[in-house]
Amino acid sequence: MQGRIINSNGGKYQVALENGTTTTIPARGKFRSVKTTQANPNSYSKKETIMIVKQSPKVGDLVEVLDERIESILERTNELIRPDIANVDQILLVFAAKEPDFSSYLLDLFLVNITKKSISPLIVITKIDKLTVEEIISLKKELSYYENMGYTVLYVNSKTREGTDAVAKHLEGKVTVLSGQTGAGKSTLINAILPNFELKTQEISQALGRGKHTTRETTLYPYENGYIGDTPGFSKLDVLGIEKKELSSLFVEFNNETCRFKDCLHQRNAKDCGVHKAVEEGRILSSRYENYLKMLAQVVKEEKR
Ligand SMILES: Nc1nc2c(ncn2[C@@H]2O[C@H](COP(=O)(O)OP(=O)(O)OP(=O)(O)O)[C@@H](O)[C@H]2O)c(=O)[nH]1
Ligand SMILES: [Mg+2]
Ligand SMILES: [Zn+2]
Repeated sequence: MQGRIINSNGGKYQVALENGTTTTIPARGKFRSVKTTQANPNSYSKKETIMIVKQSPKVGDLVEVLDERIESILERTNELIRPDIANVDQILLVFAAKEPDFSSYLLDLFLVNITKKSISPLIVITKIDKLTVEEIISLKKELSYYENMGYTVLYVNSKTREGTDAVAKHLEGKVTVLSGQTGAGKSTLINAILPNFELKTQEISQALGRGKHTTRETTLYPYENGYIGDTPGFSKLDVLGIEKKELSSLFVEFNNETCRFKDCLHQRNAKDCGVHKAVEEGRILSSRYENYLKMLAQVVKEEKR
């Protein structure tokens, strides 16, 4: 029988089975999966490369269950390391408007990583109740740049459920994972969308005698013919495994139309760079450009190692 892993803990996997029941079982062992990579059209060698990789089951995996064990993992449509999850349809990037303060660098970094994975993101700003009217207007203005890029940006106060219905509407029939800094309000947002869960969190924090319950593992909760995934927050995110030229391609508005030089990395000393011009004329947000340079410096440092 097939199912989907919705939680994993100490080698035991919680699997939602296709018959509607849930079971907690171990895996048969380590899995090997054969990956074939297409022959590189630019290379003289027309051979395919065959690699055998070891896989452990992870949350989101579709699995075959036999004799109370996970027998095999079905091929993943995608896979993320942070958060650690497979087969997601969309990712909700959760940022607090305040506490922790909104960071455009973190947003751009997220977008680079997600654009690389071709997973569609939705941007959610929580804790809007912590901003003054002027601060909200200014944040919305900054984020309108991203809306013009085609991203959906939603604003919520999860405590009063203001704006959370609009978030919920995007979840139907999809596997959605929430990702963001620790304390950004991911679990609180899920509580607002799944009201039955609020009690549970309150109980935990009261029992522990503290106001905050940090999420320690990734879990998928069923919601409207799909799943919504809560994940542990992080305090640091890196640009990893990205090359210089690829980085500029992941800043999607830094394209051939913006800068006509194919090999330009748009550094500060680049000559006649169209990206400079676009920043000067306000067509590219200057924080986007500054964040790009900061990431480029990191990539260069990484390459030197
Ligand atoms: N005022 C206000 N407080 C919020 C809102 N959303 C979350 N909070 C508070 O922010 C704190 C952190 O919220 P969590 O939901 O635990 O944050 P998280 O992203 O799940 O954090 P980790 O599990 O550590 O990754 C809690 O004290 C919440 O009550 C909001 O919209 N408004
Ligand atoms: Mg949490
Ligand atoms: Zn350039």
